[in-house]
Amino acid sequence: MLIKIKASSECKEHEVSDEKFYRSRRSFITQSVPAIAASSLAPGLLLSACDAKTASDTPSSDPASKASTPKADTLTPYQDITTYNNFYEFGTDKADPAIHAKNFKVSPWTIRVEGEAKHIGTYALDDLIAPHPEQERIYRLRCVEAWSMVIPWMGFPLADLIKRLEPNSKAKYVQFETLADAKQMPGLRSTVLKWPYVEALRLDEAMHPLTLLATGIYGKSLLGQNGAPIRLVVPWKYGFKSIKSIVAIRFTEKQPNTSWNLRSPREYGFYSNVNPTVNHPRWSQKKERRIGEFRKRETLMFNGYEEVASLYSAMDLKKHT
Ligand SMILES: Nc1nc2c(c(=O)[nH]1)N[C@H]1C(S)=C(S)[C@@H](COP(=O)(O)O)O[C@H]1N2
Ligand SMILES: [Mo]
Repeated sequence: MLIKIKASSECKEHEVSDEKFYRSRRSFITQSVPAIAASSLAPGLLLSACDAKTASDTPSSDPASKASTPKADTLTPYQDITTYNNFYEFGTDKADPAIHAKNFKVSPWTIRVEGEAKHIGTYALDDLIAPHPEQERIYRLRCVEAWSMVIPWMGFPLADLIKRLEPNSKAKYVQFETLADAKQMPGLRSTVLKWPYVEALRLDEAMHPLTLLATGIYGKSLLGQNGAPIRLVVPWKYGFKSIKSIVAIRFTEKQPNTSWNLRSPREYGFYSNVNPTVNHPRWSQKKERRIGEFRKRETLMFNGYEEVASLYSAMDLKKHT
């Protein structure tokens, strides 16, 4: 099993595993400032357990609360996060991953570091992540299918690992690859995507302090269906960029392939930033259904993480989707 590393901060809340207690202490509201949970705090403190807003109630009874006004962000229950999943290697139905990843073997686990970096090679996962204290980050996850969740991740900034790997001056992108083990993953029989699943970021996106490598949810190790033992979380991009169960990290000079872009470039751009002004060719992206809620809510530019806007200041995001 993974060696769980305690945070060096004084914060001990991640040790609490009881969801009710966790939620009563940790549920937070954002009322008029929907992105407060992630954008108003200094980088590095973003949404650490110690900084999240706590509240005794959510404003769901607020009569002024309409689809057009920002609503509170309440943590999605652990049960929903772990049973409503997209992980096509385990099947395309939302319920498939929890069923078929039940016995997913995540130990031993190695990650190949390849391409334009000083420290290429194959590493035991524990060696790769050992120097990085675990932090908690509460992020919204917006799927391109127009549903969303609020997930308390455990993990550490991808930037911290990348710095140790020392990409060279040619490195402009980072590509990630998911395990493709037909013995464990019945979904690989499907031709819906080319396997292994690959995703990629521009290096500056990968280095952004919001970009996380996650190893847990609600203070517990990730389950197979959520991308155990380690997965990417890029909260301002559609969920499919947040690749699961990573076995390779590759630094490249040219823009790498990504699975969904290969499948349908018209529908899934390389950047895939959450953008309510650019509809999917087959549906609107203006609104989303937060899992557990009835009424749809407005989708926010960059999923509300507007501090990333400067990464794209030179780009037309209606063209570079
Ligand atoms: N390897 C792999 N990673 C993946 C996927 C997948 O099918 N395979 N699905 C993506 C999609 S579409 C979403 S919305 C998120 C869902 O993450 P969750 O199930 O942990 O909420 O994982 C992403 N990462
Ligand atoms: Mo998704």
